[in-house]
Amino acid sequence: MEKTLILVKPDGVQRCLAGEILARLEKRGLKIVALKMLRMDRALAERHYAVHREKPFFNDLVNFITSGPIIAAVLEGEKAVESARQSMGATDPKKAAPGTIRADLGINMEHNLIHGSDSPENAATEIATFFEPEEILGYTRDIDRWLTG
Ligand code: IDP
Ligand code: MG
Repeated sequence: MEKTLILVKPDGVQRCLAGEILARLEKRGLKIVALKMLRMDRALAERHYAVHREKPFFNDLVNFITSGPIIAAVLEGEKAVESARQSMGATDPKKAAPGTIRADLGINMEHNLIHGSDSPENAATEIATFFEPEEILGYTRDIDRWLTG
């Protein structure tokens, strides 16, 4: 089973779309195994987006992601990274495939509602940035037996 990190960005929380966004991912079989609401500070934002440090949009990106509360989640499932990226759609909502979160609900490149890890390796690093190991809760065997009868 693979894990990925999802962030519902400040526009998603502000527009009351957090439940819808998480629901779309859950319905694809991705299980929430960790969840928290927080407001990122600049240090955390700069660390999370370190690969974009030299990009012209870096400052705007950090300003936006720190502008209000976000929801961070760890999702678990088969090919979780790729599944979540598929459901998110392309970075630019105008170019994202219809039916994806960003195409259906996103406004523009900056206000595109959701972050998702882009590789299992980056997912591991990003998960560790937002969650302590003990905050990631698996499902017990008993619960799995109960769910599957
Ligand atoms: P991703 O979120 O689809 O993985 P990245 O290339 O990792 O896209 O970029 C991180 C975030 O930076 C994007 O989600 C988007 O909000 C923002 N971003 C990316 N490219 C641009 C741009 O050209 N102009 C403004 N913002 C951008
Ligand atoms: Mg990215």
